[in-house]
Amino acid sequence: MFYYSKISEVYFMKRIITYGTFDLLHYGHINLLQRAKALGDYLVVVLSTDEFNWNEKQKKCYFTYDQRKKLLEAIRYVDLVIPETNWEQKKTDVHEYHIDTFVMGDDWKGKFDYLKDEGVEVVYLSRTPEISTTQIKTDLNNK
Ligand code: C2G
Repeated sequence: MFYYSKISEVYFMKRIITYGTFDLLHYGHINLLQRAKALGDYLVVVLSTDEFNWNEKQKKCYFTYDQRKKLLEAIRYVDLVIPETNWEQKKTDVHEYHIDTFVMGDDWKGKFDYLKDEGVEVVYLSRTPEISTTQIKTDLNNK
């Protein structure tokens, strides 16, 4: 019975996916990851590589991909961390990882609705307003 329950658990688990840079990890990110995980049983975080951040988002990360991956893997809500290397991979990621729900902060509201066509629920969660990496860097510079 144990074997059967494990299989059934795997197949009936609700699988969530989210994307981001998560550089200078802060409690706004944790709030997002916590609420994303609460929507299901398994959370895949697709982490922007250093190259993707620089080439596509003009973000110069303070921590490398490996350092940011290690930080995310230490978070109780996160079950798997994989690399984000391009904007297009979402359409295939959701099938490859058998995703039920795609989650992003509402600064992206509407931008990924096309994923509904892949049979995926799309959820935009409110951002934590008062914190951002830019804010942290500004505050530290003004100390
Ligand atoms: N976030 C949040 N509250 C904040 C800051 C960030 O809820 N104060 C959320 C964002 O809305 C996002 C996630 O945390 O859902 C990760 O934020 P970033 O690392 O800034 O992600 P971003 O650079 O927007 O990358 O393909 C999608 C991109 O990779 C998203």
